Amino acid sequence: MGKIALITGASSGIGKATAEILAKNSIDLIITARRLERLIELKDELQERYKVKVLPIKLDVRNRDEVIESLTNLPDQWKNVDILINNAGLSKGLDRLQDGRIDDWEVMIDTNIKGLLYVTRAILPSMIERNSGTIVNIASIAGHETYPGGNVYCATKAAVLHLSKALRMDVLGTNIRIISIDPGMVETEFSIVRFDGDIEKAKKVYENITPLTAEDVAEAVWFAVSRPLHVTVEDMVLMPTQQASALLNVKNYKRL
Ligand code: NDP
Ligand code: 8X3
Repeated sequence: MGKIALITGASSGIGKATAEILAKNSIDLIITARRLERLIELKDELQERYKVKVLPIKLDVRNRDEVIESLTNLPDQWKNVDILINNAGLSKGLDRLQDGRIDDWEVMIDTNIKGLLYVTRAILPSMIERNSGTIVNIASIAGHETYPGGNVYCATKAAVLHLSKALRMDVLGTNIRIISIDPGMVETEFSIVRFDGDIEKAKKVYENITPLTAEDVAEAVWFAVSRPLHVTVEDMVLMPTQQASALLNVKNYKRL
């Protein structure tokens, strides 16, 4: 039997590019996100191009009951997930904390932290039973550093880094690998979502700089996942060459 990967947030950006690279490497895929029509398009594309099996599932990772119900009752042929990619995530707004929109905080915390926990809780016990599995958490440079207005988003990604460390301890003694991939600036729909659909504002983020592409990150995911099983890439920070920290890049760099 071939390997099975489950990807959250596969309808766009890093999740979608990761689906493609895994499919190219003959891994069958459970692709999840809220926008089912995009998942169905991706399924058709990947099945046609790479001859893998693809199961699209409409899933909002914030919905605890929905996550547990759909992921603990996967059809028999899909229930042994070998690779879990916890990628679904977002940033909403760039307001100072004192001006912050509390609804945005809830969305980020519910998606980036609680969603990742619900999905992991649903999938990990079966990996432990089989004494085999790989979990990749997509964190961010924002988990290592913060920046003005980054407050809650950065805190959620710091939480993801800590959850990866904690999980490594909790599964110690099994053959389960916990990998964290922490990118800097990647041009995806991330900034469109952060700025509430303001495409012009989002475009400016990636002007006059060469950001990472979703495919760059997917390649890092594949590198980590495809190491021999006794090797865990614990934490990979992947930055655009033109960015030196969360705050500093070629657009705002001035010599002192
Ligand atoms: P995109 O906006 O392009 O993709 C985000 C994905 O997450 C979409 O597929 C979206 O699907 C999914 N998603 C969002 N909310 C939910 C939800 N409640 N339930 C299920 N799926 C959800 O952004 P990226 O590809 O850039 O983001 C992917 C991950 O990478 C995120 O965790 C992000 O924090 C992280 N990251 C991004 C960086 C960047 O600069 N772009 C840098 C570092 C990390 P749908 O809307 O269909 O549900
Ligand atoms: C996304 C990268 O620097 O915009 O996680 O927070 S950043």
